[in-house]
Amino acid sequence: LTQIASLLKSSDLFPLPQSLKLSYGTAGFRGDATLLTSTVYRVGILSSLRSLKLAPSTIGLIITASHNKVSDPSGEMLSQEWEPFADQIANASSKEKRFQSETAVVWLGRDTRPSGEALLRAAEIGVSSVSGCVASSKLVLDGANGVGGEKMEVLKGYLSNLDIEIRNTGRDGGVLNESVGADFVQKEKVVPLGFGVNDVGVRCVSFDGDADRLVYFYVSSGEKKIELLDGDKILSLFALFVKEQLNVLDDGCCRLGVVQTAYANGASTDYLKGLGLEVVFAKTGVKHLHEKAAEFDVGIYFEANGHGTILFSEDYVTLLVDKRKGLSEGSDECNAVSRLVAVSNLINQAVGDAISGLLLVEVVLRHMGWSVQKWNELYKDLPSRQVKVEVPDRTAVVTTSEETEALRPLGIQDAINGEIKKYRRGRAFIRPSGTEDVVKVYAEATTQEDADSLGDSVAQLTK
Ligand code: NG1
Ligand code: ZN
Repeated sequence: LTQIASLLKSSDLFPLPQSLKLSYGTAGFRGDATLLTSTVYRVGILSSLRSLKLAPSTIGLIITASHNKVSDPSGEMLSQEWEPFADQIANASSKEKRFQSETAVVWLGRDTRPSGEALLRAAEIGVSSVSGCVASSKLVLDGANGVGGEKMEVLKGYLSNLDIEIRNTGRDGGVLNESVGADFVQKEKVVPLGFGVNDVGVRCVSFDGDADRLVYFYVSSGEKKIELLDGDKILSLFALFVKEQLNVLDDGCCRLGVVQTAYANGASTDYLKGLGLEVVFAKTGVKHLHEKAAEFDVGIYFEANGHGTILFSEDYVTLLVDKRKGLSEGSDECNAVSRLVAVSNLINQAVGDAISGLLLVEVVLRHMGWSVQKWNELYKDLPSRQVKVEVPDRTAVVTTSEETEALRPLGIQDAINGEIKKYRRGRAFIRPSGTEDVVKVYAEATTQEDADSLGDSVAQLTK
C-alpha cells in the first residue's frame, strides 16, 4: 500500500496532458519533447515492472530525439507482448496502476538534447516509484551565494560517489541570501533563483549564506512550487536511522532523545513520538537545543529552519568502540556499531553545519535506498503560517520556557486558546523575536486556509 501511495504521489508530478493519446509505435513513443515528460515518467514505471517481471534482470531505457525505447535484458527491443502494457501505462490516469515489487534495475541513457535532462529525470522518478529501486541521481545545491557553495565546489572533487551540481555560488553576481538559500526556501516555500521547471522531481538542497543550515526540496509541479523537506524532516530521517542501528544492537541502555522547538511542525512531533522516541522542547535558538540534546547519550536536535546536528556523549562513543572489539566483522551488530561511530565522526558535533548535514542526509538516503520523494512521505506537514507583528515593546510578551504559551500580557493566552479551539488540530503561539524587533506568531491547522486564518486572528490579538 505504501508503494501504491508512493506511485500515486509521484504520478501527480506528471499528469497526462489533456487530449493526448500515445502509442508505442515501432520503436518507442514519439512526440514533442515538452509533452513527453509525463510519458517518459510512465515508461520509467514500465521499465521497472519489466525488470521485476524478469528479475533479476536489467532493463535499458534510452531517451533519444523523438524515440524513447525500452530494451530487454538481451539488448533487443521490448518484447512485443509488453507493447500493449506500454500503451496502457503511457495513457493511464493515476487510478489504473497495479503492481508488485521487489527490486528493479533499470539503466537509463539519453542523447545530448537540452530537453533530455528533464526527460531523464522524469524517467528516473518513474523507475524509482515502483519499488525501493533508486536510480542514484544527481543532487543540486543552492549555495545561497554564500560560503557553502564555494566550499562544496572544493569538496566535490573528493566525492566520487555523489553527483552534485552547484548553483548560486555567488560567482555569477547573485546577492547573498537574496531570493536564494535555506531561509528563503523554508519561509516562502518556492524555488530559489536558478531553479525551475527543468528540475521537477530532482533532489535539491539549499544552504543558508553562512552554511550552518540546510533544507531539502524538490520542484513538485509548475515552475515555482516545491515540496519542502525542512529541519524537522531531516531530524526525522536521522532519528529513524539512529534508532534502526540501536534496534539492531538491542541497546536498551542508550538514551536516545530528540529536541525540537515550538516551531516544529506538529506532524513531525507526532511522527517522532510514534517511533517511540523521547521528544523534548527547547526555546528557539541553537544554544538552547544544543544544551538539551547534550543530556542524552545520543541527542538529535533541529530547528524547522534547518539548524541542527547530532550529539554523542563521549561515554557512549567509548562504549561503542569497546563493544565493537567483541563483535565479529561483518555481523549485523558490528555494522550497526560501525555506522553509529561513523556518524559521530561525520557530523559536526560542535554546533552543526550544512555540509556535514548534507553528507549525512545523502549517506542515510543511500543506506535506506530512498529517493527524496520517499523520504518526504515519512509524514505530511500540517499547513502552517508565520506572521511578524510590530509592537511598541516586544518585551511585553513573556512566554513559558518552551515558548508554547504566553504568560504576559495577562489574559492574552486565554484569548489565543479561544481562537485555537475553533480549528481542527489548531496550534498557535506568540513569542518575542530574539533577532528582530517584532513579536512572532506561529499557527498551524489541517488546511492552509485555517492556518492562515488562525495566524491572522492571533496576530490581531497581539497588536
Ligand atoms: P528569532 O528571530 O528569535 O525567531 C531566528 C530563528 C531561529 C534562529 C535565530 C538565530 C525562526 C522562527 N527563528 O530567531 O530559529 O535561527 O533566528 O539565527 O526561524
Ligand atoms: Zn546561518
